[in-house]
Amino acid sequence: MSKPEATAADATALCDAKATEQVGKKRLRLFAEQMRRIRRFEERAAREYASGRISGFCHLYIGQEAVAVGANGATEAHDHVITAYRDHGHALIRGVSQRAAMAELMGKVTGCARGRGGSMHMFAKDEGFHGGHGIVGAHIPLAAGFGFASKYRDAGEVTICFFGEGALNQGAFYESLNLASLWDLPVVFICENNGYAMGTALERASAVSDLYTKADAFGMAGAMVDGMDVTLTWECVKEAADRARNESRPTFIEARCYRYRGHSMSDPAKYRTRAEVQERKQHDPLLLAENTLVHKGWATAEEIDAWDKTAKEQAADASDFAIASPEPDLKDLGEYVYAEPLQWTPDRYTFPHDPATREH
Ligand SMILES: Cc1ncc(C[n+]2csc(CCOP(=O)(O)OP(=O)(O)O)c2C)c(N)n1
Ligand SMILES: [Mg+2]
Repeated sequence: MSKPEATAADATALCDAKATEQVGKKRLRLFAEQMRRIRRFEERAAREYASGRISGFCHLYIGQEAVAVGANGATEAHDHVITAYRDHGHALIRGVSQRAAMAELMGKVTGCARGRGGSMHMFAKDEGFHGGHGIVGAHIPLAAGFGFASKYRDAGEVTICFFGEGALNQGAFYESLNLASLWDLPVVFICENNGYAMGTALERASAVSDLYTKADAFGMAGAMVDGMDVTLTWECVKEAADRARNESRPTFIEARCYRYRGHSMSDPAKYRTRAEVQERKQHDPLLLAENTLVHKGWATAEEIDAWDKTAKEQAADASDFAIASPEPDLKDLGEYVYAEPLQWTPDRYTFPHDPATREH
């Protein structure tokens, strides 16, 4: 088996036995395949960044795949997903094609946000994927809003909101979780605790390290899960999503995970040791899932190699497609940035607080 990124080949590293049974053979095979696809896509994106074809910010999700994949497996097609800027994995698993994602990274018109958003602002509205947001914590109130809308329309939808642990001391986090609990909103808040906010380790920035206990402050259910184990993540998010759907109650989950690469492509990650990264790779989400599949006789090494080959081919195809796609035309630069058509024009715009133009 060729090992992407994580090189440790410890065959004894397995997913949780009980959760594996719950997930079952079919779903675990799917999860493993999905994680390979995300990882190979991002490895390709890193190469394209190094080649200069991708510029600007680019935050890789490598190491954290089990969170997006396990959580997505616990949602339904009509649910809503929203996340921060480390969004490639979430976008891909939620229905953005590899071609549209790579084209977006390269700023091409064929990208999922027509090349306007880039790495941090991937969207797939029709698939219920609402971004890709660059301001830390700023999308958490939007998730509460989606939850409110779903409840108002009695739509039976769940909103899953992902954010890093760096967002936990932002006011928006407290305001949103408070209202979500007060108003019984069907939202699952998932903190992807990868241990670092840029170069700042959690211990240097947070007065508490058991972040899931913050749920108590809002009177909502809280849980901590090993976010490197896709089976445990699925099980934990499933329980929370069921609670949201059946009881219209929010949950706050802390998914402990780890990013192998720097904060973004321009981060040499000097704030941690190589040994620390190597140690965390022993518990790599792909390795755990693949070892478990082989261990249980649910997949052969040859099958996993075939998934890997397909994943690499898809990533290469996405690159070729993105490279061959046109840049946005300069004259269209202002289009697709705001809602179309704009509801106002400057000459008929009135300022509600301006007594000269206010209608009484
Ligand atoms: C309000 C705000 N402050 C600061 C920044 C700069 N910034 C970008 S990412 C980041 C760290 C966030 O870390 P975390 O939430 O743990 O997410 P991770 O990158 O680990 O996925 C900061 C401070 C920002 N984007 N928004
Ligand atoms: Mg973090």
